[in-house]
Amino acid sequence: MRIGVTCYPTYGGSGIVATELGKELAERGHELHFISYAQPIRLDMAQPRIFFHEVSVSNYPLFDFPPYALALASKMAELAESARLDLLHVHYAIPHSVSAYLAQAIAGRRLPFITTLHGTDITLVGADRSYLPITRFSIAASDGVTAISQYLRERTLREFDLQRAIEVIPNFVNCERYRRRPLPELRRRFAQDQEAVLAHLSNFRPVKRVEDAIQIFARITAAHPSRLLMIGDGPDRAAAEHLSRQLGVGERVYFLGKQERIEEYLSISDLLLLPSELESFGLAALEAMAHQVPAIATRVGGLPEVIEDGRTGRLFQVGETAAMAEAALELLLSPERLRQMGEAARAQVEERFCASAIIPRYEAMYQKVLDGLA
Ligand code: GMT
Repeated sequence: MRIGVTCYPTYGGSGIVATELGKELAERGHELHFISYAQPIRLDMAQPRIFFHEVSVSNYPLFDFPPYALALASKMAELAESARLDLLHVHYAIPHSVSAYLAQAIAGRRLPFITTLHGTDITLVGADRSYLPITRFSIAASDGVTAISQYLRERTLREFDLQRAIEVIPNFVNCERYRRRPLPELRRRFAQDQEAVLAHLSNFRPVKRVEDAIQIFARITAAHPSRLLMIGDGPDRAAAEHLSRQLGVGERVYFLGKQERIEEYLSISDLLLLPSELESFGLAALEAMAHQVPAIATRVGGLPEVIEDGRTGRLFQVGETAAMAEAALELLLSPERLRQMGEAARAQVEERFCASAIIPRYEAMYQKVLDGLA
């Protein structure tokens, strides 16, 4: 199939899922055309059958707000012809599914589009009702809709008062590439042998509660010498850096910024801290679990669909930083239990979330849409 893919190319779960999906599909013989304002960070242009088409938006002085959604729709329609696309797959409803709808109308031939919902495209709409009618419309008009968790599916149907098929296709990891590897030299760069290594991985937006991660870590390291790897970047980074200095743990926390090779950092970690306000799925937890790193996380959104509390990680109420630190310490002070939990986490990923099992579900969805059956 020839598939046009649109996502946010910056550091964020939906762009990562879209890119990894594209790479897996190209590997399986499909032709993938990424259409966005920048090249997605994990896209490997050397891989056969992967193409990137940049959408540039005219910055005529009259445009205080450059019309990206329209430029994207035009590019999609143009590529539908020049690259003979079979379908469009957009990740994140706002504004991508609206652009796809327009491209479909412009194309003048059948050009089905699938919308994959990732979370904030739905939950933000809950907070800003002005987007509701257009988002509802574009979801309803999609030829196929998928959501990355049961939680998100139900919330979408409820919040938008929709009655349509939404298939849950969970996020995935490549289980060959995402596995723990011994990297003693890298680990030694950050920690001494008797110290624990904790990790936090996110886009440092308020919803991630990065300051909670610092609070939890400060309690842990007071009882058991540890180090914290803060992977990613975003608006709350400065606040987190400030707090770590205030709490006297600044020298134990490494702010690593955006990293492409997170496999290496997860391979040297013992636990992930994910104290988010909300996660529709929690891709960071899944990526950590694939590396035998259990997550200390919150019982919100789709996280309970990814983490089984007490067996493959631990779940707490939002803001329960003391309890999260205590649970982390219990595990760090009982290496055998930590090892067992890490292995159970990896086994759960292999059972339910490997790309090899999930990608065929997207292919089946594409076929259903092309056959007009979705
Ligand atoms: O979490 C973010 O701020 C980024 C956001 C996105 O759309 O890029 O992430 C959402 O999609 C990820 C991939 O499907 C999910 O793993 C995240 O849980 C989800 N974030 C939220 O629901 C807050």
